[in-house]
Amino acid sequence: MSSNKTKWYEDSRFGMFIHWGLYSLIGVDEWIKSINHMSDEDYDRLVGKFTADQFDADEWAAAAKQAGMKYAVFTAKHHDGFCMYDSQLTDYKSTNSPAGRDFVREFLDAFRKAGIKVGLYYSLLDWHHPDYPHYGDINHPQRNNPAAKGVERNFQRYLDYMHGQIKELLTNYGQLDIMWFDFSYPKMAGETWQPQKIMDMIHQYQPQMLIDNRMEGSGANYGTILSAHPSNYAGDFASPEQMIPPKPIVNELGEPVPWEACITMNKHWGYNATDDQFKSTSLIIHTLVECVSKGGNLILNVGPTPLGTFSAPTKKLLAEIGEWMAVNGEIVYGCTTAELAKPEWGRYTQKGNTLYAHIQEESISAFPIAVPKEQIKQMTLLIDGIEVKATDYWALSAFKEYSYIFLHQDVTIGYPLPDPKDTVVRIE
Ligand code: H79
Repeated sequence: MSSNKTKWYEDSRFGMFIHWGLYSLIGVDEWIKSINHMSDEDYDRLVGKFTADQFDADEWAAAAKQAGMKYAVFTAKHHDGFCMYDSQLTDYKSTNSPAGRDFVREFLDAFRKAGIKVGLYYSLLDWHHPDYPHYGDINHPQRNNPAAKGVERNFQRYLDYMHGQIKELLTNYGQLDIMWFDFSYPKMAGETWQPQKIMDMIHQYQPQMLIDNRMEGSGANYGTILSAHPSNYAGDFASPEQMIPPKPIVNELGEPVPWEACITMNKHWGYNATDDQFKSTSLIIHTLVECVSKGGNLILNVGPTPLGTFSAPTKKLLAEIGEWMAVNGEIVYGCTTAELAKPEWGRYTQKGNTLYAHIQEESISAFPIAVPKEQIKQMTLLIDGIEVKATDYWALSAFKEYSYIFLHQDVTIGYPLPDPKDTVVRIE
């Protein structure tokens, strides 16, 4: 449910996810170790190659800020178990690579300095830890890995390690705004993680911090956050992955539940050297407004290169989104589902009594709004503050229940207007 605790997060609406780790060096997918059944020996050779020569967290933060992103979540540890920070509980960490740097600390410092809220991603799965039960006993894609047969595992030892690492992150790095746990297989959800211990630490060290809902589920499986009686580790927001829910997410009582769609720019979370299937700027903008119009957030992923830079198409996409956000961000920040149903030509969002119309389609006609003309005090194009007249239109006079936004009708309003596509109109 919405609360004071989640207000900054719900007002922010737009964040940056960052997946960077050993897998980035292979340049295929962050699941590459699992997909290719790579041995530890093969995979761990990457540690010696991690130089991060061009990593500059200030550059990342500047790109996120310019794009209009208000928070960012960085992979402190992904499923491969490699720690991007100076954990005292393992040698498998970035400070032991040639880079010799604590990437988490650099990320946090730079993004905080840029005024961006910060979160850390922590994988519940761990393909490196000897006591993590990948193989056989639990439903896991690596269960048939022959390298692991006959090894004694003590799951409690893994849990102690995991809890210890969470404590390190909660206590050594200043205020964290989000911890993003990922994820739980159905057979390995909830009590498996001894979540009360985790919640106690959060309440003690970072009581303001938000967590996702994945100690109980995964992208497709929301856990008890939708229940009338959520568990106390159900999370503060739902986290649909690579999909936008068809309608606002509500709990069993019909109350809106904060949510965040996590979406990749291309087809992978981690850097992929050959994947140039980037979504268009317009599609991302439409998706962001779609999320807001359904009461949710968008966290857009970046997969930095092995050397630590954002790739050219990544930078271009962020820059173009930022250009649009600089003009039109008002339709995103602090906004939510509008009382009006979705119009044919785009989307509405709403903030208090102010309605925002995002015109996403071209039209030969005017754009109808289901608000009577008398109720509209003012309509303004965000692009340049031009006032637009809400009006009836003689050719559409059969449809008296609508007012109309004119964007093509130069004659009617007296001056040329921008291309209607991706135009935002503020309606007061
Ligand atoms: O961190 C990102 C993903 O690596 C992680 N969550 C986001 C935020 C994620 N974990 N699991 N999944 C996403 C979905 C699982 C997909 C899988 Fe597969 C199907 C794992 C194995 C089969 C996709 C396809 C990955 C490898 C092959």
